[in-house]
Amino acid sequence: PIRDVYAREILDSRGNPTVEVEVTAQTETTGKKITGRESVPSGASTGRFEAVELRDGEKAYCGLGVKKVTEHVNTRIKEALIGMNVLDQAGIDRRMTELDATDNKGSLGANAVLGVSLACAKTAALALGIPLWRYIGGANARQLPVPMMNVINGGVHAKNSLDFQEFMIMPVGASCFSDALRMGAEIYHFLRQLLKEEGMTTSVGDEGGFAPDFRNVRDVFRMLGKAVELAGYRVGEDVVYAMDAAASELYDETRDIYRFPGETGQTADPTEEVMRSTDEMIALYEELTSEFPLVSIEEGLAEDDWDGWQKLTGRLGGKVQLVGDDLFVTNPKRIRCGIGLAVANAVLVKVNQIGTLSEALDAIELAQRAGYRTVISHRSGETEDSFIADLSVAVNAGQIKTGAPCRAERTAKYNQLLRIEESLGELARFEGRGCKVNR
Ligand code: 2PG
Ligand code: MG
Repeated sequence: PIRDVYAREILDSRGNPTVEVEVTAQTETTGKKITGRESVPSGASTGRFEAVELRDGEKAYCGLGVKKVTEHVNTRIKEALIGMNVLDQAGIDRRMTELDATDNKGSLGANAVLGVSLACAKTAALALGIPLWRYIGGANARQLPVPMMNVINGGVHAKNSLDFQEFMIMPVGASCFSDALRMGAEIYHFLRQLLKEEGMTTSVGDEGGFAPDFRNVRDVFRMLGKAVELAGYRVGEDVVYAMDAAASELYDETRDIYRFPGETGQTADPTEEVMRSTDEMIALYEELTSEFPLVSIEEGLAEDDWDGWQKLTGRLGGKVQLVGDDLFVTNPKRIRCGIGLAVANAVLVKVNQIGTLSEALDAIELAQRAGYRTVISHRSGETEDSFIADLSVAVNAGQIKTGAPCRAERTAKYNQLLRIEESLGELARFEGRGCKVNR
């Protein structure tokens, strides 16, 4: 039975407050009390259809405080959960969802509900004396994910000229996770060296990737290619690329057009604004995927442009992984809709977009059954919590996106995966090539 639920306000990697929750349960056999702790991440390029992250809106922390949210945990949620069996994850999540009584967790706050949901899973695993990934995933949880390392940051995660948000390397030629991580880290360091030599800044963005100004997107991939080769790997064989366009951030609804302010600033005549229609966006992706080993494009079009997404999937879905982020918001309803319309072929999974572990697991199961790939993802505002590393192995997701191999809130996840790989020993699976081979 759950004996206590307690939330406090802590800081995330951007220096903004977020919620940390401790759930205490008592084992019936020995009477021993066990406490699990988890914290909640926060996005910057948040989707319009995400569950609601509540903020205080008062003077403290420039309006971003979460004291009211922690109060929701320490009063209403606590009262509702005391006495429930901590192993009853689905029941706990449903109880909180019913207590909230909105369809977007807007009353209690998704940040309140998620913190409790994750902490319950952690406490349950501790109570059973098994690792979190095994508790969530069961006996066949043993696939280590291919890391998608975001080594160049742009969009709303950095103040540079790059309009697209993330440029990632995937070391698919690695034979195991630890090899992949090492390759990624080596390439990251050669990338820093190259940027220095070119006189470009090596300061980093929110997710630990470098954030210099580039003239255009092709220059980014060219630079990545040089870094990969300098590190001694083959572009397109050992290492392939992924990007997150985060196109919802670029979309101008009133004009039905995607705007590129960074690229505009880099052109000879900055009064001529660079803009792209949906068709031009698709054409650009087609060009990029034929010029570079770009195997995965996330959020290529805006979150509500189902027609555009259908077109994009028809044109590129046979050979490129098309990942829905703001489009699906880890919401089974939206994923079901996407599957029905043959839109995208992969789902980005962010637990705080939906607000409970059970619903995130539903989303993953739905996607996997339909043959959609799953990418477990961090948020740009993170904590030292490594829950998503365990989750990625639990559901044999195959891929994880958790930033550059730099900054402790990012490496916390990668380092946890190293530990999991070690404990699985020879039973650990890793399918790097599976990411490269086109669907
Ligand atoms: C994304 C995420 C994480 P944010 O768009 O995929 O990389 O960014 O958390 O800011 O939404
Ligand atoms: Mg995204």
